[in-house]
Amino acid sequence: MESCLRRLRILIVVMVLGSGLVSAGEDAGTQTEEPVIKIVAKKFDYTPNVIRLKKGVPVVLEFTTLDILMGFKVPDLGIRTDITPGQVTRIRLVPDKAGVYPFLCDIFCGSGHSDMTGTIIVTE
Ligand SMILES: [Cu+2]
Repeated sequence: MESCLRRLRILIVVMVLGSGLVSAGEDAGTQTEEPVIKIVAKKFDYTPNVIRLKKGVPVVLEFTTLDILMGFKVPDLGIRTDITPGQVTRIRLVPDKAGVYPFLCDIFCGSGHSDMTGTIIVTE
């Protein structure tokens, strides 16, 4: 009886440790290993407003806004997103061509809206 209880206890410990390992594995699976570039929008700029990338190297662009709804559009790369207050917005990007690509806010946000621009520079 005593040894049976001990075996049960060991089994429980193994199960708890096992589930710990499994959940640690899941965490690792959901976290991206790709570099994350945080971009903060506010009236009327992006920080940073120059983003340097390597051709063929995946990155995650992570957007937040400090004030109101903003847009982020890179016409030459065919990407755009809303940047919504209180939310984190992510875009995965694998630049497939080297070059200089302007981006801009495409949601009217006030008097400085047309100056709300930046550049993505992709090098080989
Ligand atoms: Cu704007």
